[in-house]
Amino acid sequence: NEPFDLRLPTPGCYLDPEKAGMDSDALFKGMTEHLFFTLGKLATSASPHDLYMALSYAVKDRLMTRYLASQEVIRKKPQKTVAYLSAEFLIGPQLSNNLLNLGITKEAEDALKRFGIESLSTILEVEEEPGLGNGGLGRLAACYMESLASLQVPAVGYGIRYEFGIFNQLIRDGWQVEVTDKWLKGGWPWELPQPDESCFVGFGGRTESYRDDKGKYRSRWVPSEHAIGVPHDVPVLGYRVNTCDRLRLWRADATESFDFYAFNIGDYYGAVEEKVASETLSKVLYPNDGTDEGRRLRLKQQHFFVSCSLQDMLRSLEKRSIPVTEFANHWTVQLNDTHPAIAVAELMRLLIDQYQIGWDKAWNITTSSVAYTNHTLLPEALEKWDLSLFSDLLPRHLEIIYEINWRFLQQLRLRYPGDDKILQKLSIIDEEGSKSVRMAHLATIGAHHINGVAALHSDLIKRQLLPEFAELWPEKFTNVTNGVTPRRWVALANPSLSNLLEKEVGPDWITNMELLKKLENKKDDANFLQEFEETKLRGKRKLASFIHTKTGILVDPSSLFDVQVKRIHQYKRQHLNALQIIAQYLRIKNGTSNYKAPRTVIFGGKAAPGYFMAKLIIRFINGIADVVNSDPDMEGLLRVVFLPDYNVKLGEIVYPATDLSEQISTAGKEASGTGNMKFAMNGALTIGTLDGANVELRDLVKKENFFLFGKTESEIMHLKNNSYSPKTFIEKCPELQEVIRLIEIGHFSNGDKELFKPLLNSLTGNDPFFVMADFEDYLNKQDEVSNFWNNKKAWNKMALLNTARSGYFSSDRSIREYCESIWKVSPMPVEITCDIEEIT
Ligand code: GPW
Repeated sequence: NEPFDLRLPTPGCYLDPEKAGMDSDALFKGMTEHLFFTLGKLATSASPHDLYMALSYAVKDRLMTRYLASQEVIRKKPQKTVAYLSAEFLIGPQLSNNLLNLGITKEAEDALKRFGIESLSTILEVEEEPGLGNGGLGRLAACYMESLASLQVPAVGYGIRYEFGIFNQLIRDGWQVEVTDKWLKGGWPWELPQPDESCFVGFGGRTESYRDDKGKYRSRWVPSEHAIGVPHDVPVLGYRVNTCDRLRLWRADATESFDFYAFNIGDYYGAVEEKVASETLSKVLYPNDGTDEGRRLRLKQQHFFVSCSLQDMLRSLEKRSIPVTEFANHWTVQLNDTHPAIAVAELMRLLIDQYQIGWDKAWNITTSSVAYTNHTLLPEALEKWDLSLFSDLLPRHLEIIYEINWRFLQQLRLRYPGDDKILQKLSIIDEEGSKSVRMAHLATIGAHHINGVAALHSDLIKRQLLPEFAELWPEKFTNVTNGVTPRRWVALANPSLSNLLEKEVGPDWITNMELLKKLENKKDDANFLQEFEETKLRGKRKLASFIHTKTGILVDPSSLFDVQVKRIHQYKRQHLNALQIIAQYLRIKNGTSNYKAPRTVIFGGKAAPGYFMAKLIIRFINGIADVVNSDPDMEGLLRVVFLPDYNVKLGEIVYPATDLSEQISTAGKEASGTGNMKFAMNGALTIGTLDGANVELRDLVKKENFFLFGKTESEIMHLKNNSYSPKTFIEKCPELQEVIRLIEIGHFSNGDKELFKPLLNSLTGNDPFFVMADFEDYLNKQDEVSNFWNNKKAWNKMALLNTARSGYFSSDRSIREYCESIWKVSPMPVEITCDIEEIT
């Protein structure tokens, strides 16, 4: 394993990663140069944003040695590289993370002081985060890239560089208003455009058959449109290691060659229009979380980034003179849900049409390199494409899918003779109604492994979603429970807790979260629990001040901070939480509250712009907040806050400040959840259902340290199969009747009796997410929480045990599992040598 010698690829390089360039003097010099030469600014008139840019450029410079060395290692070594294909990467702010992973936060602070900036946070606050994802799925991809690098695994993340990410959310008159996210407007210093590595992608047109040199009939695609994908690379540095992996995001560009010469002479404006059309490909992220909108442009986006990425992988083999038949020994391709599932057909097409490889060999290559992660069971989220749209846009892929399907069905016929039902059930093509392509079936057939994202979820995939596939290929189905990176979600987000952890168990917990188990020894140590509580208080003061600035609401940091942050969805049941608040409000009003625990209930999250019910839930929460926060009787007892524009940056403020984490989805609906993990690590207690990773969380922290309520998945199924009627639950619960009545009379809508009718009708009508069925149990459990809050020592002990026992949810553990059981890759340390004496 030869070390990467800085002198060879970088003659005269002045950066010794071990010794030089990382001190505050060098950073100051780097910042000064970037201010002057890159930004064209004088230090004397530099704004905080200018200083953010200058520091970021200086930090990016300091990633380059590791980045280039890592890319060299990937290029040279005959080892497998992970390709993580995802339509979303919600990477969050970059500066603080890179400073942490490089280990130069202190140095950066010192350098900033010389520009008159006393606190790094003033600079971090102006950073614009790229919202290239909707929620959990995109954030998971970002945590996984960080863990891959930290574990020194060669990896590339492939995705789309959306010009507009997830919209910014404003709240106006209690309603969500969407504003375009112009994250690139001030310049984004973390990317490296690589136009020389661009790729061509086709769309539309037709297929034709022709005879090859050997006289053999073959099929080929004649697309009617093309776009160019231009890679924009973001370095992803591991924690205190040399490995710096690459996140390669494709931006769509127009193909100018034809349009701008021969064909469009005299039609300059027409040509420009076409150019604009191809550039819309990477314009905007679809703001749906877990619903399949089935839009033509979205399928185009998927094919666009998948085709670029696969061509890029194949090209990397060619560059090294490795035969493409070796593909599966050099790349392991992970599909983050079905958004990139077209990869199965595209890899087949490239191998067969471009590289002239026979079907069987190509199929073997494809199925030994591709694996698929499923993130949902919700039928409305399972991607399906109309056959007509598919054949219009990707005619050659459809031919290939038909062939894959035909061969697969043949296999089934042998195994289940005469059973046409099962063929219909498993076929990639859904023959019901207007015919469509089922992407989950394509992914399942084309992958060597299919995994769910929490134990319960993986089990339900086998039992409910794809039972026949699981019977056919039991060895393909597996589980990898999600995880989150402790670097961002503890070390960066919660410095005061991190200091305490380091003092107690040493610094290695950041890369070995299991070490936190040692904290269990402190569970009865009053002094330690006091210190632990103090870290929480610090987080709460910070959030309280943020809330005041953003919403004008004053909240008391000593009150119980009860938080639900996540996308707004009926299955996540923010409205169950809201109804519970109304019940507490009523009790206080009626003087029947035994409320000794003042609470601040905090919500945050975006609704898909076209999801009426979710937007109404936001309006509902804000209606309740208005009434509660302006009622003198609630003073010192209850506050309700809807935090606008929840994103990664805000998450970093919220998780450390939370006492109670709300994980209250209908059992069986939340595949995993990852916020639940971030809360627990930061010492919040959870009130939750037996859903997703809550199940494992409760097992780990032990049931006495988890507030469990609600029907189980099988109880929900039972209700559903026995004509569930919410009315029977309402009739049994007078308090719930009161709550409903208050909403009906317009108490939370300034007397407007119509506003929340759709919500009430849904809840009292068919109540698809069993809110009524779980209400009473939830309310009782919240009482238990309130009672418990008054025993501060017991609470702190439970909170500490949550932190101590949640190490399992580090994404390092998840990534190790993927490496061992799915990808079969091992770490490959990157060595760098540079004799500074010799250079200077
Ligand atoms: F529908 N998830 C998400 F499965 O954030 F594709 N967006 C999505 O589009 C989908 C799933 C999809 C989430 C799950 O809802 C959540 O339970 C899970 O923790 C997360 O993905 C990461 O696995």
